Amino acid sequence: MHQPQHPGAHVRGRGGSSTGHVVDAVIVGAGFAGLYMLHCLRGLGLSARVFEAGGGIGGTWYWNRYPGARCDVESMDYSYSFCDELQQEWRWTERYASQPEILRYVEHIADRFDLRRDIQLETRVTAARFDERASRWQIETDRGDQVSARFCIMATGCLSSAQIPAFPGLESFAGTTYQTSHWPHSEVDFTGQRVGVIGTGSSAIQSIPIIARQVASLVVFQRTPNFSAPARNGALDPEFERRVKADYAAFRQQARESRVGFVVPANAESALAVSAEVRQREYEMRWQRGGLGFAAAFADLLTRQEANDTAAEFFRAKIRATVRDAAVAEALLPKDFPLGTKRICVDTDYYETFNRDNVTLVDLRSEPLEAITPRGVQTEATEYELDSIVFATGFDAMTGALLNIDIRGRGGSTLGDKWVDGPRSYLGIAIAGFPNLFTITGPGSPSVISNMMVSIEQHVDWIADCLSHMREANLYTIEVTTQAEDSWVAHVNEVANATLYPLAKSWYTGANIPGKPRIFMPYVGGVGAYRKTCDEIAAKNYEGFKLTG
Ligand code: N01
Repeated sequence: MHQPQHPGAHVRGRGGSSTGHVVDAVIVGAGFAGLYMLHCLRGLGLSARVFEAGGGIGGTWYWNRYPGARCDVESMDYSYSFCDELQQEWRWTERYASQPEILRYVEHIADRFDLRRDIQLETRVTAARFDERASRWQIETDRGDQVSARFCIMATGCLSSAQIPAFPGLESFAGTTYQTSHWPHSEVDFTGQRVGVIGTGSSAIQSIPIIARQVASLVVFQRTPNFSAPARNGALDPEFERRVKADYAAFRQQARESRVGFVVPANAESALAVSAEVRQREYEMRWQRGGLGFAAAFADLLTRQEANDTAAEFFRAKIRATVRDAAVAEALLPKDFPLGTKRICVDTDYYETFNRDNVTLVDLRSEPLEAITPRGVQTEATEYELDSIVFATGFDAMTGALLNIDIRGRGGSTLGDKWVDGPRSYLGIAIAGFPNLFTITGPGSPSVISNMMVSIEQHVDWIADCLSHMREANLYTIEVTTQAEDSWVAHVNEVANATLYPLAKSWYTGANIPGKPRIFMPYVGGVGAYRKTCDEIAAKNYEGFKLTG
């Protein structure tokens, strides 16, 4: 590997003629993935430049500042494990950390590890082109930067390309519009207002109870009801914190070997092998415990429809028992997809909110949304007059942020062309035809199915080990073979098709974006098993990759 060069140095790339800023690696994105990648590259003595579109670091946690934004993975799990001093010293205040607290953590990391000096904010990478002659990536930004890098590492996040559907009349609305994923940095005061929220995914489900307490009236526009479990958030139990910190290494190890990147009590039995009473007890125990982990109540909830139906029915009974108006309760019942095949939402008082006098649920299935008007939202049935509209309408997930960049690999071929029928990748880390380019938590890896922190650290460590190996073996490029990529894609599909996941029209499959190819994108084979596969591939001299000197 070449000696690290100063990020600002003007030198020639290997065998090429490109001049400009030269670094060993460009990292795109300064969220948890980009920050840890930078830290690891520094550890290897490599120079790196991080470009971040936001005005601050933190990725998801920088952008998603909507009321009630907090993580659905518990704080003791949703944190970096790479530094024991850090994990011992940092004190989370709640069972689930709020967005402001996570952002404080991110800022602390940047200062503690002196990361800021290599991060350029408010800079969007617009193009990354592989120069075959020089075997280097040429990266361009919307601020006019031109950087030559040996490695291009995409830390662009899975849910970073926000979408507002093209509602007719969108621009005509006379009131104020908000987007959960681009929330203003100053306080939004809805006091006395008539507010509408469009969407009922995780973001909406977290924000609706809080917005409802502020407003004169709230109208929730729901197209598809979701399954949501109570968070049962509260102050972090000091005894739990003490126990975890007493052996944090073991706690982390269990998470790494688990199915989803954090440990929940898993039941090896079939839901259909036990009595209705036993099932009820198991479900009730998990409901009372709160949070994610419901899908682990029985071994076959995600593989057998009849088993899943028992859990789904448990949720529906809870909704009926909570929501006083029977018609509203009925409209809130999720029936379109098996429980857990879209990420289960985690809420505080979501269903209870529909018992408030100032909250109205509009079921867009029975009265489709026709247009946004100057005064509000027009459905087939009526016009809802509003002062503000909150769009909680989701993301062009997993591929959106990558495809927004003009990425060109060998022969100038674009990633957009390559992925025209859906993403193809080896391990969700590397793409055939795109040498020395890595995607952290890319499509084809557990990513969004897991605790993102565990998956991010695993990918970053794997990439750092790979670069270290390349240096030791005096290798210059790494590129996955098409054959290895094909067989991984087939494996990802095979594993998904053995589950109920593909039955949901979810953002996991691209179904939320009109025209997006339908392909199940994350890898559902389990975080522990996936890690083992990645490690074995590395141990077999990077099987499936072609490495050249
Ligand atoms: O987005 P979503 P999100 N007309 O795509 C609706 C993570 N996350 O931001 O289901 C009307 O889930 C859409 O309806 P439908 C988490 O992984 C985590 O809420 O397509 N409605 C849906 O109701 C999560 O899964 C946390 O029929 C339209 C909503 O908008 C992921 O982010 C918190 C519409 C979009 O829901 C995404 O969550 C927040 C249209 N044309 C997010 N188009 C935590 O850690 C879309 N919708 C807790």
